[in-house]
Amino acid sequence: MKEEKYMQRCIELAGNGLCNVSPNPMVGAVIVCDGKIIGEGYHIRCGEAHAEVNAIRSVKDESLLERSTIYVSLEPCSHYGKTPPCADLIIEKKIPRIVIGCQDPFSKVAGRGIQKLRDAGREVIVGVLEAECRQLICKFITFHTFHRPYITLKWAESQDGFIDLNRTAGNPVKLSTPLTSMIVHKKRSESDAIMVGTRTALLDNPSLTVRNWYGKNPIRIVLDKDLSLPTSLHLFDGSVPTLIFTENQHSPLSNPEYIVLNYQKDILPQIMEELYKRGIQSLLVEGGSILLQSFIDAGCWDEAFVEQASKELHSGVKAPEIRNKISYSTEKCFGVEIKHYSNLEV
Ligand code: AOF
Ligand code: ZN
Repeated sequence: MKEEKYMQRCIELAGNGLCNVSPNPMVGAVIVCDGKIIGEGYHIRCGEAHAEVNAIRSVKDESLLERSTIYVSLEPCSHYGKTPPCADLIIEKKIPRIVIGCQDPFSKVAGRGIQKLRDAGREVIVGVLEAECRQLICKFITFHTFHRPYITLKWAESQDGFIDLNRTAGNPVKLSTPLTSMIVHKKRSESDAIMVGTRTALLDNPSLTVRNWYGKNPIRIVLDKDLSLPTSLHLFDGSVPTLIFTENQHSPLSNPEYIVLNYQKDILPQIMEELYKRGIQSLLVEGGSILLQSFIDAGCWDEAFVEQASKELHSGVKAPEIRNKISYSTEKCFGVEIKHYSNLEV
């Protein structure tokens, strides 16, 4: 029980790194001696000290380390990246016992940190609150395990299951509330990239930026097979790095940047490969229905966030349909029904 309690604290600490550690994972560490926490730390920013280093630095009486346990939500690293291996530091400081939440999926670590500690004669326990520790870094795990970004699908639908009216111009139907739109903008700020299809880009003329929340703008990604989108759209305003997936090279510009796909073949795997190559760990897909459904049908998604409005539209563009999922839950958020689907096994 106490192992779980300290690991829970590691998870809590790790969360402080949310906006600054990417592309690294959020990690927290706690050092316990004689039943008391004597040190705590978390990975604050990519390129800077890891959680274990900060926890060790925070201990006032270093001599206590020799009879302490270090709890860490992720396996201590064993490689030289931007910083030296944490496993070496733990060995050097003679910490005898290490309790780990989950193994690091990063190929340069992947169990080597655990092995290094065991080879040095330390007691190593792995898998305390494992599911929670994996959930905390699910984007990092998905990226390194499946070599594609973690994919969140997002849409708002009417009570009777439509996402829009059948229209060729005019303003989009407003189904979200100002409060739920804050949640969506928070999701944008936590994503490396955001994607829409051609019809959505054309009819909604979205900016795809973070406005109703604090944080960085994700890279914008648009599908435009035939290069039919007018450059007057907000997406082409140059304010945010933008990628256009197309069948034909358009120009050698770097923003927007055109990426050619082979449309004779399935384009989703090609897109995933390109995003992986670029180190994009998370992707938010905001529509339209055809694009969302193609991710669903390919089983290429991890999470869906669906806002169900009380309004009825009676006709229009059918909302996507999720038939297979691993879990499903609903919540009332500011009076609006939110449906959460998960396709992820943690
Ligand atoms: C840890 N503790 O707090 C974190 C770890 O370039 P570097 O040196 O920052 O290394 C990045 C890699 O280290 C990252 O991909 C992941 O495998 C691991 N992150 N490891 O022991 C930490 N953030
Ligand atoms: Zn490390």
